[in-house]
Amino acid sequence: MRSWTLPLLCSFVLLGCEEKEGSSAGGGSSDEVGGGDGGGSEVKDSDGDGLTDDEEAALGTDPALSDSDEDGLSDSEEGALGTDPLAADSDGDGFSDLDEDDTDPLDPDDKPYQGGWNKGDCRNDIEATGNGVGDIARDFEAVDQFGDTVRLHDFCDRAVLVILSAMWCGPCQSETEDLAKDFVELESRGLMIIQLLGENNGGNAPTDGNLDSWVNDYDVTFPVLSDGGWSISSRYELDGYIPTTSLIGPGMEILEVDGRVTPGEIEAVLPW
Ligand SMILES: [Ca+2]
Ligand SMILES: [Ca+2]
Ligand SMILES: [Ca+2]
Ligand SMILES: [Ca+2]
Repeated sequence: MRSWTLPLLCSFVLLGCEEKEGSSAGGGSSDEVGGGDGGGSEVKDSDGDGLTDDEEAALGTDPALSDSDEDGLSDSEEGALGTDPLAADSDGDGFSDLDEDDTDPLDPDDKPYQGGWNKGDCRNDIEATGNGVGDIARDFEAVDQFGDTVRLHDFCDRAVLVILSAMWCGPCQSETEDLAKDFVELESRGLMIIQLLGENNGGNAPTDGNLDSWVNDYDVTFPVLSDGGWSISSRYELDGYIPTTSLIGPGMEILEVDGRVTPGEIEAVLPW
C-alpha cells in the first residue's frame, strides 16, 4: 500500500518531495519518493555525488557521472580538496590527485616517491638546531636510485638510520646486505634507512647507473643517495672510517652520530 500512496502524495504536495530525497533523511526509499512524475529539476542530483545538476552545470562537470575526470575522487570530494574535478592530475606532476594522499595535489614540486616511501605530515614543521647528539637534525636532500630528490625531513615521523658508505668499501657492502634484509620488517614499525654513497669504485661521485647496480646487488629497498664529495656525510663529523651509522629519532632528534648503532638501540626508538 505505501508504495502506491506515497508517489501520489508527492505529486500533490509539490514542494519538498525532491528535497526529502536529497537530504537522506532516512525513512522511505527513493523509489517511493522519486518514482512519480519527476517534478522540478532544480535540486536534482542525477549521479548522486552530492552536487546538484545545476551546480555541476556551473562547474562544467558531468551531471551524469559522479567522478567526471575518473581519477577515483568524486566531483564533490574534489570540491572539498580544492583539486580540479576535470583533471585527474591537478598539478601536472605525473601523479593523480588520488595518489597524492601523502603529498600536496596542488603543488607540482611535492609528489610521491617512486620508491613508495611515505612522507610525514610534519616534514615542513621541523625546526632544525644542528648535527650533534641532542640536536634536531638539519635537513638534507640528494638524488636517489629512482632519480627523485629525497629529503631527510620527509621521514620526520619515523626513526631514521643514516649510513655513510662508499661502493669500494667491503664492510659497507656486507652491512648494506644485512640492513636490506632487516629493513623489510622494520619499515612497517617506523624505521627509515637512508644510505649516502660518497664514492663509486673509482673514487668518484656515484652515477645513476652506480646507484642502480648497488641496489640490485644487495636487494636494497630503502633510499640510496649519491653524496659526491661527501658534501652531506661530512656534516656528521665523519672521522675517516666507514660505514658509519647515525640514529635519528621521530621528530628528527639526533640520538647517535658517528658510531655503530646496535639493533637494540634501533628497537628502542621505533615509533610503531
Ligand atoms: Ca551530481
Ligand atoms: Ca574526480
Ligand atoms: Ca598530481
Ligand atoms: Ca603534487
